[in-house]
Amino acid sequence: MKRLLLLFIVAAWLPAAAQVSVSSLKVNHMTEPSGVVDAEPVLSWVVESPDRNVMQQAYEVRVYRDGRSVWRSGRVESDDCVTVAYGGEPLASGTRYEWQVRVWDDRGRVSKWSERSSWLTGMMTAGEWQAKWILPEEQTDASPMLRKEFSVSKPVASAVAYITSHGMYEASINGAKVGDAHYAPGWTSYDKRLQYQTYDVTDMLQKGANAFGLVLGRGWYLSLLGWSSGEHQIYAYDRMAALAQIVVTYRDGSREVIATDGTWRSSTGEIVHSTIYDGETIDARLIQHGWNTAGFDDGSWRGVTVADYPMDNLVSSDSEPVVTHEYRTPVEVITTPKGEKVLDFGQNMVGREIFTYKGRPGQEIVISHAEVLDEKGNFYTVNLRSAKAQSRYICSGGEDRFEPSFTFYGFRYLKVEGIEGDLDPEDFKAAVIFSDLAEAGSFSSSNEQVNQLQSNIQWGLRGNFLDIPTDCPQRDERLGWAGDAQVFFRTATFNRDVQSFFRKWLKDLAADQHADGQVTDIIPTIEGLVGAGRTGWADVATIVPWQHYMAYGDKRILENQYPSMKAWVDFMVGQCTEPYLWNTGWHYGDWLFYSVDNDTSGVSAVTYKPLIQQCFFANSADVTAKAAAVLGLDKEAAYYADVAAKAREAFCNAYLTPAGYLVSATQTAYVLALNFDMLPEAMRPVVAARLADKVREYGHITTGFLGTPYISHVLSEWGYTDLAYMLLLRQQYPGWLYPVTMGATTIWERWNSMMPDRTIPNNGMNSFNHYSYGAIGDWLYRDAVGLHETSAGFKTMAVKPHVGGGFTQMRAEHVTPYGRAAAEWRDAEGLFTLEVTIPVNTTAEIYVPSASADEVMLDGAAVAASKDASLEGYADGYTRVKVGSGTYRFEVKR
Ligand code: RAM
Repeated sequence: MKRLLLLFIVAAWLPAAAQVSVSSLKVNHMTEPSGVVDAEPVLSWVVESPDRNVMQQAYEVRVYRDGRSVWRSGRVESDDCVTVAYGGEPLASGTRYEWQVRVWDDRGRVSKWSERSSWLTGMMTAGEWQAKWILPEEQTDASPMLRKEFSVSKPVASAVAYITSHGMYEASINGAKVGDAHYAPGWTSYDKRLQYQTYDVTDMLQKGANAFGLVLGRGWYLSLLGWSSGEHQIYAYDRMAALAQIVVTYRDGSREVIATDGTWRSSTGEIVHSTIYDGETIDARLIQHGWNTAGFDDGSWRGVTVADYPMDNLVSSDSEPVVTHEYRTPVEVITTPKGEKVLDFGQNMVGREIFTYKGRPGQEIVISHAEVLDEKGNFYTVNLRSAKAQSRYICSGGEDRFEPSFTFYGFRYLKVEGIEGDLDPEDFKAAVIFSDLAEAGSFSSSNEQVNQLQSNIQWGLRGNFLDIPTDCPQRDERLGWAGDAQVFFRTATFNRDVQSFFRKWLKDLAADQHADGQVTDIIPTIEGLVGAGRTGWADVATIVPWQHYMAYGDKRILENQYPSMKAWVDFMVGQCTEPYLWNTGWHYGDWLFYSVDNDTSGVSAVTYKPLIQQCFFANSADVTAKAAAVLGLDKEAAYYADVAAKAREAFCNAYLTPAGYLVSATQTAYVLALNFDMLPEAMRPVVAARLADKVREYGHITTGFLGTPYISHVLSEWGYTDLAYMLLLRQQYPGWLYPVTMGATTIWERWNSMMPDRTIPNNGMNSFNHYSYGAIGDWLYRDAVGLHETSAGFKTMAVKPHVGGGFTQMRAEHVTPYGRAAAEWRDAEGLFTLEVTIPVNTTAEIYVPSASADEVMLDGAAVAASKDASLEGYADGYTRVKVGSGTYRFEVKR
């Protein structure tokens, strides 16, 4: 009996304890980051509970260093679980801090202490570098190898390595690679911000002799970049160089630093040539086996030169490294009509191949990369322009494994030359490489072609989020085009966690911004290659910080970027020739809009550039005002709000007719005017109707880069959901599904990158992996399924589906800062259902499509009767219900 009672008590207690729990601990919004140098890193976590309407009431954080407590927050009454600043004793360099958290919910329940998570600090002060920049005594085209032996005689408590380079590096200790990053130190505005990485290498050291090795490649720092490449040596120094130190802390408390200095040795090995655009040459006969292990005879190696390169531009890297995410295998071996031996991986992707082969000594195998085959089925590389994009492998005679280290390719097909006889697909794999961004969402529906479009959008993201957001990954470009990033940002946030990725890139934006406030066209910029201050491109400086804040809810992004935001708006104000009318400068405009050759009937969708400028100008002033308000800068908020109002007024005076036409009667003009609130209230529906007319008149989309992100959103917002679906589902050029019908596996740069007969217009600018038009992804989540934030960081959100397009089902999931949210609607004969899952500590407005509130059911009863949800009203075809966390399935009988 006693035992039974005990069992009963335990059983009753167990589920109760599990009802609220804490997971997903992050520091600076990353999981267990290394190199954190903030005095007050930001801690965040996710609260979970199977129950409905749960809020966090309070939290308690504990932080430890070597098991000793360095901060106890005590119980803090707060629902913040996203931006909690560390508040303990000052943080030491190169130190691992462990932490955990527990929370109380609004029912007084307390969670268990979370599992411990940790972060590793970087160098907390600048003066800690003992290392000197070193370069090999002699530098050729080949990748330098640098080595140093050191010995460890006492038990080690911890060892932390700090490494950076001019060019790229791969580091190793005792023969094993340090970390799993590729292309470190990443791409930044090197002269102003050169990142170093921090690694915990405690477990890599061994008692006795150790070896520290570094291999360098030209990378972004020293490859020629830009389409007119050859002229663009971009940074101050023209030699590959390294800077590294390992700080070893022994258990007895003593320290030792192994640093790059004049005692290092240098040589070269198998990487005989490597650049970003042209690819890599590896001669396996030149491998120096064991060069990065202790005891290797480096007698034939040379010394190094110590260089006086600057150190004041060094910053700790604070975004995710670039890593291999998966390996793919060929789906087909093809012999083309020209007789080329080609492997098809079935997916246009970015990364590099891994090739294992036993050839003759000296046998050279050349692997070329292409995104598409031409209309005859031959290997097509014209669109790579001057980029050779080739791996050249020279066999040792033994079993060789080749994989480039310092280059990457955009490809679906490999052409292999130098192998006699048939290709064995088993010899080839493809590594898919991009920044280590966690998945943050999914979208799926009853329409398979739209699902393929979503897949293409996600692959466009994978291919172009390689340390910086690039326009394309394959040709002699691969640059951080500002407009493209601006256009795609919100779509990116729905699909991957790009919070730190963009925080980093925006710092480079500010670093490269001209003194007069102009923002460069590409970031990191390349002086002399591009300009600055282009409408829609430069506005990345205001749009992305604001959207970032809305997506992630951490106002530090606004603190960081506010001076840059202001500077850009102030520049535009200063350029106005008439009060608040900005119409000067050269601009890209609505890039790649619908245009027709020999256009005698004027159907090309040309939007007057100053009209576009005025919209982006007003919007930038508007979001800068909002940012100022969030930061508590009320006077500045009022000033920029006034600038925005005056810019809107100037817009209407200059470009709007009394009948609701715009001087450019294009889809893009109407879309921008509506999306950026340029119009007086009464004019909006009139202009929306003009837009609808333009969409019907063409029967297809005509927008370029600047109109595309918003057109569907504006249509569904103004009651033209049918037209938004018409645009989405159109299978002919121009439209999103046209490439899908052509077998595309990524988003194309142009609506017609390939013609229906599979010919490829050789127009000098034609990428098959350009994410910009993938901006429709935002609409799929935000409007079609309808899941979106209504306040910063999804603290409050809404689900407002736009049903149509013949879809019977649609589902979106998104990992918000508070945890996973999901919404799925099903439109079946006689029954419409909407199921939502809302994270703990948030609330949501659910808009259930219905003829009246009476027909909406929840949990088998009228929604009005629910104790978990509150009915808020009915308008415009939706019953509005407010809910807290949990899962709710609404039913509407038809
Ligand atoms: C192209 C780029 C990019 C675009 C610029 C204006 O070269 O690929 O997509 O932003 O031009």
